[in-house]
Amino acid sequence: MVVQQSLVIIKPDGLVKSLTGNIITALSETKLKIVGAKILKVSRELAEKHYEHLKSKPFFNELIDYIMGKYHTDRVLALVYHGEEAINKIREICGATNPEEASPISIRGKYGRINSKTKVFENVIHASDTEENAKREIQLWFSPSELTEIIYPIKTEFLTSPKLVWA
Ligand code: IDP
Ligand code: MG
Repeated sequence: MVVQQSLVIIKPDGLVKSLTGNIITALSETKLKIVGAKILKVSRELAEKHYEHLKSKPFFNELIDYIMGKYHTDRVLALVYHGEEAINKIREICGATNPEEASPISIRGKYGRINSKTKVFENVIHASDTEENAKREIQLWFSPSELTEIIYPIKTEFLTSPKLVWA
């Protein structure tokens, strides 16, 4: 048994369909620990980096529109799960990428659909598929200070850039 991390994103359709509770409850079966969570608007830059492996696909532009919220709502909930065999445990509960092929008791099988106009698989959830991708994705979506555990090596940088504070 190997301790892993996984980036989970409840996609805009998951939020609009009010599935946050159902999805977190389903994932709690894994007994994994949530070590990071935030709601955010996905920038084009983040979306394109996240899905860079699909750049050559005919549905790429629609996929970017989808994750940026063009068809549902312009926010997602990002979570980092940590624990033994996190990647496969979570992918199993999510189900196959194509919601029509996913097990009917999986999250994607229950709640996903194929958008008949864009052809994008609106499958309500993202979950990392390998340790390498989990690391890349978590480091793309979260800074170390947003996580409750030090899951990857960190370093201190002294920056002087402006930041927002409470007035
Ligand atoms: P995954 O989300 O199961 O890891 P990926 O191949 O990484 O699958 O694809 C990322 C996302 O792109 C999918 O979750 C789905 O929303 C969309 N997608 C992937 N393959 C297709 C396809 O063949 N047609 C339409 N949408 C797709
Ligand atoms: Mg993937």
